[in-house]
Parts: sequence; structure tokens; C-alpha cells
Amino acid sequence: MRTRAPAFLSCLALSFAAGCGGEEAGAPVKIGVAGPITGGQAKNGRDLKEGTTLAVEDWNAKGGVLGRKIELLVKDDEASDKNATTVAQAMVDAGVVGVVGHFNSGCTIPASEKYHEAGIVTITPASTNVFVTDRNYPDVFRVAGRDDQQGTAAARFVRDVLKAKRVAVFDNRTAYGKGLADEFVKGLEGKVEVAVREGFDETERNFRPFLTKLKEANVDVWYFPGIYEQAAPMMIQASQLGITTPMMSGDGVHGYDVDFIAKVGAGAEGTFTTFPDTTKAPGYADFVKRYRERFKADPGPYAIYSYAAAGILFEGIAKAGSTEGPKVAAAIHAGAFDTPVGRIEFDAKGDVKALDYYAIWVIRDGKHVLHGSK
Ligand code: ABU
Repeated sequence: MRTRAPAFLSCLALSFAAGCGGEEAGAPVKIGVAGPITGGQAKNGRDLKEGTTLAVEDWNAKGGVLGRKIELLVKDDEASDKNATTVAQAMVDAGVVGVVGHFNSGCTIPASEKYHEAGIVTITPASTNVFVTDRNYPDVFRVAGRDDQQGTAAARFVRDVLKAKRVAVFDNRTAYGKGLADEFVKGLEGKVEVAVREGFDETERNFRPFLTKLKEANVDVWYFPGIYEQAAPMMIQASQLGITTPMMSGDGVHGYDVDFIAKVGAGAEGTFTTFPDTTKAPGYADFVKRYRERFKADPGPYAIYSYAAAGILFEGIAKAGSTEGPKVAAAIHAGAFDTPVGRIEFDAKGDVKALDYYAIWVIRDGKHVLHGSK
């Protein structure tokens, strides 16, 4: 396992040119953003990269942080846990102060082990598996919700609003997919029968055997908490098999209109998802306007969270008056941050305090709309 060289050695090497502290005076403050920049989840990676880029540009326009420019390193993990640890080591070697990322829980968990060992702050905008913060690392934060919150919200909806008697649950055996499926089942509290429970790899694209079981089981709803790259072919195959039972999914599908709704077409109508209602957040409209101006495209659902995560990292550095990870982490724990998704304070684990706001959405007329809205 390669980690950052002990601080005193770096200091010794740099001291002739730059003075102690391990950093050249006036050199840019390096931060990283990592996620699936390419591959089947590139839309997720784009949210992270562009949300963070906008925050870097905003801060640099007002002078950077600690009087130094911010330099952004973008690294691609292709949604693979193995790549994520390689990327993490590259970030450590490059001397980043903090990382916005990763997207996938299965990447964030191993990558943040490396960041934690090296004293680098991690703020994930999107990884919702409980274990990300349940390790209680003082330097790991997330601005997204947790899958125990999200799974419970989905289960309550299925149980109490849809009044389902029988459900099917699929998962793709990833930290996110299996973790959220388990939380959903827990949230049903034994009051709804799980008639089908199937798992398959995240590379699977032929869902007909599983969908056939679902059809035969005559369930009221099926739950697949995966990413749109699997959920889209699954829904297309369900339509081909004549399945009209509604699907419920989570934040891996919500808001990915081009990659899910456009691909699936009419078969996507009536699909439920869980995602916070960021549209009501005080800074949402301004963020969307500025993002569109900058990138000539609509932001995906996690772009605003990536912007928020980056802003918190920079403000943490400013409040700490230092780029040393433990000081920055302590400043983030102690602070309250006004972001476009609202005011954020962290609990001892690194989760957003008092966050329990998953809304239920449904796809209607080719758009995600709040369930129950006109
Ligand atoms: N929470 C959306 C998908 C990313 C993940 O947690 O793996």
C-alpha cells in the first residue's frame, strides 16, 4: 500500500526552496474531483466534475483560498472500485488537500480509506451507502443523504401509500444497490411480502430471467435501486415482456432524463424514485441559471451537491487558515455552510445534521414530478 511520504521528509525536501510547511508559498491549493468521468455512468461523473469546476471558478474569481489559486485535478474511476483506489493513490501523490467524490459508494469507501490514511479530506456529493460515514472517520463527509433514510422513505411509500401486499426486490450486488435494497426491505417491517429477491452483477444487461420471475409472482411493485445504465435496459425489457407493474428506484435513476426517460420512452411512465426536493432550496434557481450559462446544458441531479461539497471544502480551508487535513476537517465539523442546497452542518459521523428529506417522485409525461403534484 503506497501512502504519502511522512510530512517531515516532504518538508526537508522542500525547505530549501519554499520554507517549511510542505508547500511552496503562493503555489495553488490542489483539490481533486473523482468519479465516473467516462463509461456507462459518465453523466454522474459530469455532475461531479462540472459542479466542482463551477465552485473552483467562483472561488478563484474572488482570489482563491488563503490568497492562493485553487487548482482542480479531475480523475476518472470509471465507477470501478479497483480504479478508485488507483485514482486515490494518484490524488495522494499529487498532494491534493481534499477530494470531492467519489460518486459510487463502492468507490468512495475504498478510496476514502486511502485519503483518510494520508490525512486528506473526502466530501462525497453522492455516495449514500451508510458505511461511508458509519466508519466515523473525522475527515470523511457527505452532503447527500443516507440509504437508511432513502430506503425507509421508499418502503413507507410502498407500504403506506401504494398499500402493496407483495413486492419484488432486485439488486446489483454493489455497495449502493445491495445496501439500499436491504434498507428498503428493512423499512417494510415485515408488513409487505417480498415475493421475489434476486441479485445480479452490475455488468448484467439481460434481465429477462429475473423479470419473468417477477411477472409470474404477480407482485404489486418492484424495487430496483440501481443506476440508470442498468435500470434503462431493464425497463425496456419489462415493456417487451408486457410487464405493467410499476417500478420504484432511487437516486441512481432520478433526474437522469436523457439516460433513463429518453431511452426507455413510454415504458418509463409511472416509475417512482426517491430524491431530495432540491428545487425548493434557496440557491437552486440561481445555481441552475449559472450552470446553464457556463456549460450550455442542464445540470444533472448531483451537480448542485458537487458545487456544495466543493464550497464547503474551500470554506473549511479558509476557516482553518491551513491546508492541513486534520485542521480542515475540524473546521468543517465546527462550521455551518450556506450552500445552494441550504445550510449544512455535519454531525459527528460526517453526515448532514437533520437531513431526512427524501421526496417521492414519479415519471409523468416524460418528466420526474413530485408524487401527488398536479
Ligand atoms: N447514491 C447514488 C448512487 C451512488 C452510490 O451511492 O453508489
